[in-house]
Amino acid sequence: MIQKLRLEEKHFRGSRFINHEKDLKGNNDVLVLTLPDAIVEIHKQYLLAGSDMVETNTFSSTSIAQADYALEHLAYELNKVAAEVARKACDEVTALQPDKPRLVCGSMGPTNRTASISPSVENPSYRNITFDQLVEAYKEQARGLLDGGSDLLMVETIFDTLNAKAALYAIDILFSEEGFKEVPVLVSGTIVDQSGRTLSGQTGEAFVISVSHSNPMAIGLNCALGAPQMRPFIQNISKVTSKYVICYPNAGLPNTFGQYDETPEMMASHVEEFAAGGLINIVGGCCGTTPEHIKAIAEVCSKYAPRVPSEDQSKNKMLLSGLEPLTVDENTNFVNIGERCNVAGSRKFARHILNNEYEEALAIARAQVDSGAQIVDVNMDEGLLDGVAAMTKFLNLISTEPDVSKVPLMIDSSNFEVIKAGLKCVQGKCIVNSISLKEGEEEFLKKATIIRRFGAAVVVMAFDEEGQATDRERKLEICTRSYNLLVEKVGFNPNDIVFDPNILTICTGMEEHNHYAVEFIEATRLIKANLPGAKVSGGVSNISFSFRGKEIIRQAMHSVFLFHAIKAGLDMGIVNAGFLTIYDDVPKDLLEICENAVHNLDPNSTEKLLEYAEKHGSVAGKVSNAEEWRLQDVSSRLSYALVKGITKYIVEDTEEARLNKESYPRTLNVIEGPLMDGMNIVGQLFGSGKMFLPQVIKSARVMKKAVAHLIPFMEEERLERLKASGITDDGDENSMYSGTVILATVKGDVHDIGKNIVGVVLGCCY
Ligand code: THG
Repeated sequence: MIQKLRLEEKHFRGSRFINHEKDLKGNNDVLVLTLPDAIVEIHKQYLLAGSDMVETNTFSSTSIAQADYALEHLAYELNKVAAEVARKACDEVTALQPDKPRLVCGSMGPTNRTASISPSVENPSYRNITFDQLVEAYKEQARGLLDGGSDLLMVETIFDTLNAKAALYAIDILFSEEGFKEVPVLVSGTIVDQSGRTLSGQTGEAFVISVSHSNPMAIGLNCALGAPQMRPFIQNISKVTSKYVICYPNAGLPNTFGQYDETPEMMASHVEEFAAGGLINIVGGCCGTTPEHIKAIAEVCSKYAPRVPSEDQSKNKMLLSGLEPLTVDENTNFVNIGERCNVAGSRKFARHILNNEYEEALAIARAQVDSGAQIVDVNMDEGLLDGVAAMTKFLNLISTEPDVSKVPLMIDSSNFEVIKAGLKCVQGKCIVNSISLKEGEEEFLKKATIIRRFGAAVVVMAFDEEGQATDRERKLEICTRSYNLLVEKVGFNPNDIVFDPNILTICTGMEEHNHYAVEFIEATRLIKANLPGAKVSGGVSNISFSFRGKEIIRQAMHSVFLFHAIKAGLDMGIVNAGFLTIYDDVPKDLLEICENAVHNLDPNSTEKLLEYAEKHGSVAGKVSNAEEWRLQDVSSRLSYALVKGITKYIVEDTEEARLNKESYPRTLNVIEGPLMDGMNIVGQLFGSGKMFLPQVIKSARVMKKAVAHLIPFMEEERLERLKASGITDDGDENSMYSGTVILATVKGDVHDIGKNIVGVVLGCCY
């Protein structure tokens, strides 16, 4: 509408900026100062066309965006006056029709900088804007908008969720600390292409999870696409949010001249489908939508009832996000948190960080996710390091690596300044590790309030003013006290609280340490029974610190400990992803010693474990009979390779099976027979908690390799059959074979082990 006025430089400057150092043409926001009546008029045209609310002309009125025009010092004034201008238009139109109040919606755009993406190709951890700078700029903008009389605030056209989180953080501070009267907040992202992701790479669901802590009145999408292209994404957001859904698309996609030429009728008919489908609560128009478009939209949409919001997922689930969502609830299998990006937990990682080899350090994060870590723990607590700088640099680097940043992060530090630095780098919803009552309630509440404002979940250690809890009663007592404080005083969602009742080292030679594992397991059971919604986690590798270097022993201990802790309710654990042994694979004699050690049933466990280590060597994987399985028949070998995740012989074994036409007349029979038998064992082990996701992923890789070897032969057989039968097209039987495999896998036992394996199997078949 402003473009239609065909304004010149002199109109933008008005009398006030006649000598301004920079050209102002194109700075539409300055018009509220230099041509306010024109803006009032535009607002009124939309309101008279049927709008309930209009946005202030402040999309770029932050000091950050206005710096392009050297008007950053006017940010507050621009926002205040723009809100007053919109207020005037709204009040005039409301006076004409008092039963339909018109509302001023304070627009807060994304700025022209992005906190999650590096503008420099050479330096991916570089940023040209920080979270703190964004918070300051957004505070100033929101103050102006509220002082000018906005009825709502809208954080809009979000292409980087971290920018939006800074805006929401700023708004929260104004409401909770600066005495501003609370107004509803609307949050609207923008999805730029058919990938369904924001520019900074988040899926719609991950985006919703990342902003939901601000308790917005509505969440939705605007700009970038026209209504038809937006439909699947709006549908997705509508499905996952319990908030109202807002949607204001462009008037179609721009033509080659950058103009929007979807007519009001066309756009209204597209939007009508959203309303008819019950997908939206608030609708409007972004680029290219004139008052005529709004009129047509208002008319068609008035026929339909607004959407009924979906059920609130966060009531009974922990919702986390990286670029992708992660949900944790009672039905989720154990969640692996990768422990290796920890300067105190991995010599290799520490060396890379201390030598400033961040790319190599990043490779450690990638390797963990590849081997099944669903969350990555990052810890930079080391005397020689500037923790704030190291955390910032590493997390900034992670954000540029989708293979890692697809998962949520766990920010691990005993220094709260380092935790805050980490929170300022992450667009997803992460977990803070950790806080405790160690320094009293006041400190605890202060930190928890900040964490909540950032929208993160939190690990709480069973530690208080008296020290670290070692027995189950004290663990429960401290966790209960922490739970009540977090829920009642800070307003934490119980599902966002993760208790860590301290996994302490057993078999240290001190008798009083030997009950630590049992106490943890029993405390887990008590926490799960008494503190509804709360999750339980722990640092699993701690348990075996006294067997450092003796990997067989450590892995066996972890496997036995996890088996029982998970049964008691352990939801997640910090582990060396990819190095977990299958419970059933622990040699029987070692298993018995570990069972006794974990349950504190034998005072001589420590000696027995040491003896075992001595006798069997300390390196993982028994060398002597490691290749014994090669002597078995081919179907046993295939099963073995699948369960253990060994790819080394899979092609030759698969080929051997394929050539055995007596047992497997058709190539497909190899998949349906021995390969699926192996996958079924994987399914059963996974379902009963004896195998973990990282191992299942290894199995899936083996399966994929085997299937890939067979596909060309299946295709060949298909063509032969076609030739023999004289049929020219069988509707691509092979894709049906894949379907059959998937169906077979989804049936029976494997079905019960949840969506993870189904996803894995889907991945391996295609
Ligand atoms: N609770 C919570 N957070 C935690 C812990 C916890 N964070 C840190 C730690 N404990 C969990 N992480 C690790 C990481 C590595 C190891 C143990 C725990 C480990 N590392 C080998 C070692 O020290 O022997 C390193 C060997 C190597 O250099 O490769 O065992 O309990 N909330």
